[in-house]
Amino acid sequence: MTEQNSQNALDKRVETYYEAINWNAIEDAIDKSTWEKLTEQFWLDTRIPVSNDLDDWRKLPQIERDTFAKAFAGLTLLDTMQSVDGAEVVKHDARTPQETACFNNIQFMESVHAKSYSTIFSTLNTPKEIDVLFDWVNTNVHMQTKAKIIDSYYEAEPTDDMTPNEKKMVGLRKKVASVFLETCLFYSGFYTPLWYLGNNKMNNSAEIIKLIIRDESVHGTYIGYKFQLGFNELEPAEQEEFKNWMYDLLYQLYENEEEYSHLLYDGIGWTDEVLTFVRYNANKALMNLGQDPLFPDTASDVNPIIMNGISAGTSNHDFFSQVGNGYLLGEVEVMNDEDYLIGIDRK
Ligand code: MN3
Ligand code: MN3
Repeated sequence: MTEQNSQNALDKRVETYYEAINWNAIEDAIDKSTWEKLTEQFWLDTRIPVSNDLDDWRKLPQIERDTFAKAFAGLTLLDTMQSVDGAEVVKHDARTPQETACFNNIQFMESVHAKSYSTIFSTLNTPKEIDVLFDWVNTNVHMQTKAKIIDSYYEAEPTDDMTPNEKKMVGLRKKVASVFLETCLFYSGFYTPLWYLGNNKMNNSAEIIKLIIRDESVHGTYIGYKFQLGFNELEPAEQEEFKNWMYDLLYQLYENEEEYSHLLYDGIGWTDEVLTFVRYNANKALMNLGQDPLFPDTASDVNPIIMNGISAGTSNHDFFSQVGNGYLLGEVEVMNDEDYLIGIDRK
């Protein structure tokens, strides 16, 4: 081949079959800032020395251990769902190639979340206790109801007779289901480790939960932002109809959460405070989606011990020196709402 022929061969063009992702052509700066936030806060459960909680664990009354373990079993089911279905279905509606990359990270971290509870179980519980816990969560009516409602939106497919906007709404409902799950429904379970953290007990298990909450704050903000881009493209009448559906769904989920909280927390006397915390987070989920709050509850209504647990400062330095490998990830900082504003202007 002459040099000219070889150049001609290199320049030969065909129709594009598959397009390469170009991070130098960013369509939405939020994708880039989210990717940076997601990757800088990467963590693994195996780096947290949960066995340091064993002294606290052995001193807990049986009813508290039982509540703790069941709360974590419930969280395991929800994070399993997010790792298998939630992140996957939302990814399919990505508006940009960089958004797909962000969801690849999110989906992997959901698997880390789901696995991290098992790290806690294997440290605190016997194999027989673990079997009983998984059997409980896989057959409990309120957990299964919660999963069924959310999954019905994840699995929904547009049909041929739908208008383009109706098809778009099928995708938007997946985002709403995901944000309601992650910013609200997890919190009936998160309450327990945060309560212990606020009381300076079970700190390493709580550290895992704080890392998960930090991830979920980014997921909720990002998915909520992508939701709003699509929602703003709907006609005003469609937006109204969509809003009604959204509030009905949240209320339906909240009713199930009430029953679940009674079942889990009546024995220990925490139900009312758990539900205040759930309502406070339900409002946060709506805020992520650019909507007005549903409940009157604010941060000042939540048990200060829980808010104290949420806002407890960094403990990563200690943890990582305890595992003695000098492997320092991003520090867990004091949790402020502003920390999760990944460059998105909230109204
Ligand atoms: Mn998760
Ligand atoms: Mn998530």
